[in-house]
Amino acid sequence: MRFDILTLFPEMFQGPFSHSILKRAQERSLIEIHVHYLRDWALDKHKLTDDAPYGGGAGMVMKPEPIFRAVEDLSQGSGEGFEVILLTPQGVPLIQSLVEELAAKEHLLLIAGHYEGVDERVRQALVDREISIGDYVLTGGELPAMVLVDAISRLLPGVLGEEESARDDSHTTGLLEYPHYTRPREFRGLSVPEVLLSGDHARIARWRRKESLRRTLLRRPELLATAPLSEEDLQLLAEVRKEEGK
Ligand code: 9D3
Repeated sequence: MRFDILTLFPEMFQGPFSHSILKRAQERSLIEIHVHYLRDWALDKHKLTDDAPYGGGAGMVMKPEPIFRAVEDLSQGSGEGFEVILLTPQGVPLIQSLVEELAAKEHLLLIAGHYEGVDERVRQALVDREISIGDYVLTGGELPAMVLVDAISRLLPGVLGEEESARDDSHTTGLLEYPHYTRPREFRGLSVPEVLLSGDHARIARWRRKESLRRTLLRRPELLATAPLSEEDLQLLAEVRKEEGK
């Protein structure tokens, strides 16, 4: 998978892409990430990339010409499997099923907006889809672009280690995870649930499933409507509801 990112703040990307899993994935040529400075495509002598909004009002709007020129350059030779994505608060919210859909593409060009937004003609003529990472206000599209690259990359073959990828995400889909414990057995008067020390794998699996259901009921009850639940799950959920008085 190739990612191209267009931004006015290319330095912001150096940290997240130079460490740990994304670093290793690039070294192994599993992903390619190219961060581009939008100003490099500005035509005028001041290299202006933003201007005042027609119709008046506060804030600046990103000019169309540099973005058009950059996207035209960076999309050379790409066909099927290429998409231009604008990160914007007005986009569709990013969820895991969308991440999975995008992980099947070959080449993504991400435009990280700044200021009040981009000239509408960029949307009309260049952008295939607009994505938001959630309903809160950030200072720009850079962090959302990093989030998107991270979420997609970890789904690509070979990017996660054996152990991490073996723990299939789809296994846990729909529910929050159960509580995890490691040594020591007792820490500052807080002990590990006895069942986890029992060696009884069936009992442990049942406990974990029940605690997943408990967490989901208490924190994200709306997920229970769509999570695929077995007969045993419904039984466990009934126990949890009773215990929690819900
Ligand atoms: C005055 C209206 N503001 C919209 C709420 C303007 C505005 C604020 C912040 C326009 C752009 C931004 C910068 N944010 C993004 O570019 C952005 C974003 C976000 O703020 N939250 C969640 N996802 C995203 S994706 C891009």
